[in-house]
Amino acid sequence: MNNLYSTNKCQGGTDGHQTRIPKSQCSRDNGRVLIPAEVDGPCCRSQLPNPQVSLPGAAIPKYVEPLPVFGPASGGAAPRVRKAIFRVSAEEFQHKVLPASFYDALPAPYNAGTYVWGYRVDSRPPYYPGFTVEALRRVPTIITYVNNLPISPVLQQYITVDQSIHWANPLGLDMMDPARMMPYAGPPPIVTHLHGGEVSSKFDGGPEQWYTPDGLHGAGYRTLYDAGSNAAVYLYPNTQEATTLWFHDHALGATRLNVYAGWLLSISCGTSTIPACRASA
Ligand SMILES: [Cu+2]
Repeated sequence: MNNLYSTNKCQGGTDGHQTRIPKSQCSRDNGRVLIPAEVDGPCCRSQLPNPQVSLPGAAIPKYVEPLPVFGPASGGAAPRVRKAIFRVSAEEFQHKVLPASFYDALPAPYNAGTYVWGYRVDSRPPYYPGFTVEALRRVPTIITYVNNLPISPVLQQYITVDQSIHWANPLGLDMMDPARMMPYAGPPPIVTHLHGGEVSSKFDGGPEQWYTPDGLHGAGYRTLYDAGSNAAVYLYPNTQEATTLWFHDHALGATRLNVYAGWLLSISCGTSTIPACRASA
């Protein structure tokens, strides 16, 4: 599996998990280039992202922007949340991850920033790499996570879901369905997991607890109370010792992709007299 994105050759065979297609069919599909022409041998459509060109490192100006960090070293640049109850909206937006001058030379819409999947907290602007949420030990935090991604997000065509592996499969496609041999193009499933948190399994954000923008649910979907079919409400008791944790997306078969796309945050728990839980969403 770790080779799926490092090679265009099919890693599977005739075991029903991946379908080999002739080289002649690899280069284009519905007008969209799938793999380079120099590919040697059979390939799997399901694992092929749209080709992208790596940025030459020397073209990126160095030491011109403050490094985004979560803690006090950010000088207040990283937004923080100190509320016990709030709403986190998972969205696709553009953020200037690289120096602002780099984007000035790009055509629209890319001059507005790199497309990322990140979080908005309540009505505040979305932020990447994320908000820092602070809480007190033994004071529960209740978060409503809302999947507000577009049904067809821009990033979905670049960070592709390989449907030939075991994954959330929101559309319920049969393993041998030809559509399952293509990168996923349906409503994106998400679910947020507090990594290392001592929480009820109901609110742990397990891989089968995903939900989509249009209200499809995984078999393990749970919520503290109904907040809409595209949302789940989780309660964190914050009873564990002081530490820094992080949240990340956990949708079955798409965790690595969703984290790569930008969804991550951190949380730390202290005593009853110091900020206990910090989360960067
Ligand atoms: Cu984790």
